[in-house]
Amino acid sequence: MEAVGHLLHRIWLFFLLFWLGQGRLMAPPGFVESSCRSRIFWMKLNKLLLQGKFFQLEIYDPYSGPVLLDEKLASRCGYVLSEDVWGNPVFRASVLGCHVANEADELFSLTVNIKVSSFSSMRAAVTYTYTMYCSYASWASREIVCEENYMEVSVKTDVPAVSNDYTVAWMSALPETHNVAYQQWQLMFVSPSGRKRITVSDAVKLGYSFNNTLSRVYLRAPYRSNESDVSVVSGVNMNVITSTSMYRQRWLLLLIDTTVSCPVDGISFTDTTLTWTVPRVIPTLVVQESTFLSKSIVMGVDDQVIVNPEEMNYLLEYNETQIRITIPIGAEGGKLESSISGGVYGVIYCIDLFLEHTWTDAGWQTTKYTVIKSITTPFMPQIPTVINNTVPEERLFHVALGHFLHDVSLVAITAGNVPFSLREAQHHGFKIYETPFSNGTKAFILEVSFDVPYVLREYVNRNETKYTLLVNYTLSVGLERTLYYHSAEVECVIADIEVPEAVGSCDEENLYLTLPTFGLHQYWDLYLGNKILNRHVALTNGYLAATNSTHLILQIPLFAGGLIYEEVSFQKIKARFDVALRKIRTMETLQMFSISCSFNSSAFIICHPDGTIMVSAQMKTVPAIDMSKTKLRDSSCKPREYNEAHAFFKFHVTTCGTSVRFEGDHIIYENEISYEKETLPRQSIPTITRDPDYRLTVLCYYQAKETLVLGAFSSDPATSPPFGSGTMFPRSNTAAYRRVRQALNVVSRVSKDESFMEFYGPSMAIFRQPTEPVFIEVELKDESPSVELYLENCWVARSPDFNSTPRWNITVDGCEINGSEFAAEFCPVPVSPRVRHPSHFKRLAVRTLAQQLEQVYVHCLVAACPPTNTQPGSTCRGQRSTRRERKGFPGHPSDSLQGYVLAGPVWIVSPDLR
Ligand SMILES: *[C@@H]1O[C@H](CO)[C@@H](O)[C@H](O)[C@H]1NC(C)=O
Ligand SMILES: *[C@@H]1O[C@H](CO)[C@@H](O)[C@H](O)[C@H]1NC(C)=O
Ligand SMILES: *[C@@H]1O[C@H](CO)[C@@H](O)[C@H](O)[C@H]1NC(C)=O
Ligand SMILES: *[C@@H]1O[C@H](CO)[C@@H](O)[C@H](O)[C@H]1NC(C)=O
Ligand SMILES: *[C@@H]1O[C@H](CO)[C@@H](O)[C@H](O)[C@H]1NC(C)=O
Ligand SMILES: *[C@@H]1O[C@H](CO)[C@@H](O)[C@H](O)[C@H]1NC(C)=O
Ligand SMILES: *[C@H]1O[C@@H](CO)[C@H](O)[C@@H](O)[C@@H]1NC(C)=O
Repeated sequence: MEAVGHLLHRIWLFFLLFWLGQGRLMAPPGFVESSCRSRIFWMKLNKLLLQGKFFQLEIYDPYSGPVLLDEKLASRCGYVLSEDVWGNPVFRASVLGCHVANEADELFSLTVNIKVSSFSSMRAAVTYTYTMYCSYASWASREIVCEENYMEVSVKTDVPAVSNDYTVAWMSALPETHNVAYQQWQLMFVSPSGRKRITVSDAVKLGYSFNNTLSRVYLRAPYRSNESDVSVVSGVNMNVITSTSMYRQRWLLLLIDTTVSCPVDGISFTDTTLTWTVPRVIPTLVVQESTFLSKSIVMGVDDQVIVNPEEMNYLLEYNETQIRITIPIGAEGGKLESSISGGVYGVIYCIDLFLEHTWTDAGWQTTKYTVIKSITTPFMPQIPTVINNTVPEERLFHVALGHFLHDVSLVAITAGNVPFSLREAQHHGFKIYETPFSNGTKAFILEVSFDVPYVLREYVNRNETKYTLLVNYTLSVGLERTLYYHSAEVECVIADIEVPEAVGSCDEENLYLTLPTFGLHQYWDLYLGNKILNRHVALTNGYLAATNSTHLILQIPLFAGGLIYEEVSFQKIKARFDVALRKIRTMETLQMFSISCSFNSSAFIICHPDGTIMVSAQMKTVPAIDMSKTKLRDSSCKPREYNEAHAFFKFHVTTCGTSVRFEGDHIIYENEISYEKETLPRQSIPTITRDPDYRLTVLCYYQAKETLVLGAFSSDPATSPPFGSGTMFPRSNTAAYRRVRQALNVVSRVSKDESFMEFYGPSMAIFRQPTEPVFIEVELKDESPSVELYLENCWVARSPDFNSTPRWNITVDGCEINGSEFAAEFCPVPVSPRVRHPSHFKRLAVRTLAQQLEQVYVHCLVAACPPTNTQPGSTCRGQRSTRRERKGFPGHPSDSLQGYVLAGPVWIVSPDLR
């Protein structure tokens, strides 16, 4: 078994060596194809079998051996080596070409060696030998072929019969001429440069080929030779060689018109078609135009005649002067190819056509005129289009990029400036696929959700989001795989944002605003007037903000800053709180939220922006006083309304004896409600009234800057000056006698640390951790240096309201107290540039003992006393106690002045909230 295999192997090797030895091989199947298009050998090589290889053609002459095909040889010998539109090498040869074996002008054969090598040097080439056979008997009297690189005319040289008997004799004479006459043939060219008569061998040197066969004489000429001329026929440029071939042998003179004329242009393009025009009547080729008659006009593609051009959408038309072929760009038979030119995407269309026109005329019986033309359109830019099929409802970008030919592929994309290979893109949520169209083109589809991170989003208008997909496609184009980039921007605006609605509510002392937190600080912010309502503003206005996972709840106490008091009357306040929801970027107001509530309040002071002060005073005295007899400093200013315990005053800061003073950047208006003691008429005996003395100091604080526009009250809350803040506090009604005077001018500050060098500004939010003491300094102003300030009673409260509860005392009767919640300690006051009279200053360090987080105010009732001798054994460190002295003079008309001071708010917060 093995021996047989071995033998077979050896036989095979033997054959192989035999063939290699011969240097010739049969072409592999499918590699070579050939046909005969009338009188042309038409051979095609399959490019797929030549991939990565080099090839050469040799014409194999049975007598002289192989001749390498080159350009010069080709045009002289009637060969064409080119490519079809698909890139397959094509070799064509005229049956009248050199090295063609011609049997009686009817059977023709041509042998070609196809040498294939993997090297450009053609080293180790394999040679395939291929012989083509064509038979062609239906010669016309004259045949003209206009090839790509040559023109060929052949004419029948039958000597007309005088009588049949003599024909044989003539014919028998011809072979003789055949052998000997060659030297006798001469060619005469007529061109603009004149007449030129040359011998055949000279003609060969000029690139012509002239010879005869059994029955024909032919002339082959290259285009644009010196002997040629260009003329325009029916709008087409023709290359013309006007020549006469002459044969003289003694008595015989044979003249043959070997004039040839071929079109060199005639091609035009529109965006959608290409047109090829060939003159129908070529004057130099037609002797008697009147007898001209077209016998047939056929067109062909590659080597095939197209019998019904309309079926292929081709158009073949002609009239008296022209024959015209119109091909739609992209039509079957040709090839559309993608290309990049100057960075632009476009297509090129090419098609190989031929035209065969057979006519008769009196001079020439039949002429068969064949033109072979390979047509390539210029580069036709085709800017790809981006088709937006986005489906807003599905929140999905659907983008098609087209139309491309099959030779374009998508290799990568960049989305939102992030580059992805196709595989990566699929991983990141992009769906990419191709979609074909019936006309053979295709588009690339990209689908991506609005919600992937590579899609840009922008909040626009009121409740809309603009999604933008920026995509840069990388395409590989054509056979050369040139990279081409195309970028697209697709956007979609959808209303997918819900502008929040707020809910307002109230209890006895507060207004509440409840608002979804979605989008807050991302799309929009809350604004109080024209100030953003941030934590700081909320804190300084005294609002409490709480959030859960979905909502913000804002508590606005009735007397907090930023409220608008719409109606204020005896024991009743209608307060409104307005906030605007504005877009972060444009500040455009989206929504106004307004809460308005009525409160029953028995004691309040409201300092209106326009300078009107409304006070509802509660005066609880024993025995009760007649509220109708209460008054302001200007005793003509009486209460508007009253009952047993309350009196309601309304006055302007410029009236009723209101005094004004500046303190820091605040302006303070002060008045006092007092009770006018009833006196009996003069004529009667004066009686001692039992009515108690009652005085209530009323203060309104305004920001100095805003007070300047007092009176210019505007109805727009965003531009009107805000309400002032007011306080009122009673003078002790226990003292039997008190001189009428102004309150002490005392100010308080909160120090940043125990050094009392740096202080918080009036509008700064003060945050302290529970472990940090709050350092408070109180200063007495405008009093004589000998007077000393005492912090008589100080307490901590959650509210700035004098009467608010709960309250935690920190000093009582001038001595510090260590309570359960807060502890205070006096700090020494050394003389310093700031402190000229230490007796005018008192400093307290207040510590919170409870860990609860809150907003606190420190209230102090203070006194200024004339200097006294310090009593030894004072129990109050840092502050000399005056308690004993004052106690020692009960009922004594006190020299001391009293005042009230408020510090805060101070936020006691855990460290992470600062
Ligand atoms: C003309 O044709 C004959 C026969 O094919 C050939 O032997 C001869 O070389 C040719 N002459 C030229 C000049 O091509
Ligand atoms: C192919 O078909 C598509 C879809 O019908 C069309 O938009 C496109 O223009 C066509 N392209 C060509 C080259 O005909
Ligand atoms: C697309 O990508 C190419 C290659 O990175 C770049 O040259 C081109 O500028 C990009 N186009 C756009 C619009 O970003
Ligand atoms: C794309 O399509 C969407 C949905 O139809 C549309 O809203 C958008 O305006 C279109 N245009 C562009 C330029 O993206
Ligand atoms: C968006 O606002 C418009 C009016 O500006 C309204 O008609 C539409 O219903 C709103 N859409 C949503 C989803 O809120
Ligand atoms: C948050 O508070 C709001 C208002 O009180 C309430 O409607 C909502 O249900 C609360 N949300 C959660 C998650 O507790
Ligand atoms: C033939 O006629 C000439 C002159 O009338 C026109 O210019 C050509 O366009 C026309 N050609 C064809 C093919 O109809």
